[in-house]
Amino acid sequence: MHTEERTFVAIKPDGVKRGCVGEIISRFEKKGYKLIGMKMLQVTEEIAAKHYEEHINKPFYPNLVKYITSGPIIAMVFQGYKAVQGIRHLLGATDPCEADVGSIRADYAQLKEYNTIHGSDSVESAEREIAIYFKPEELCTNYKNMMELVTEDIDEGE
Ligand code: D4T
Repeated sequence: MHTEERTFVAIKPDGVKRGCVGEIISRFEKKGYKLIGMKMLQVTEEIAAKHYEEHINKPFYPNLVKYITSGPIIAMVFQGYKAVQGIRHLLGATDPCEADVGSIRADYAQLKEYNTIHGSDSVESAEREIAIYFKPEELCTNYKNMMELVTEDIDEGE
């Protein structure tokens, strides 16, 4: 049987300031991913250090923190089949110049340093990142959507 994954997505401060929130969320909803958690928050340097701990010693880290703390973000959790890979594909490559035409970063961003949106790169990263931004009780896990109704009887490989 197919099982759903959860993934963490954040619209970064430039996306919020430019009024792109609704348009970006609609792309994930159109694909059928379930929005199971959402909040607007100001990322602190402490939260940024947890989120981007793998980059702390990279030369671009100071600028990354300045950017992600420069205004509120929209933090979200989406759930769906192959949601981690599927949402990374909708986001496009880290560098918007290399992102597939029609992807969010290709459409909304110009530079990798200011690439408008974040999405987890693995199921393990997703669970780690979700725990940074959400308490378990802040996620709504008990509703069905259309995709679940149409796929619940399909076995993988059929
Ligand atoms: P995020 O984590 O923001 O979704 O981006 P990616 O998963 O696509 O890319 P990443 O972890 O390699 O980089 C995190 C973050 O750092 C910025 N960045 C990255 C940068 O400013 N300069 C760089 O050279 C790289 C590689 C962009 C995203």
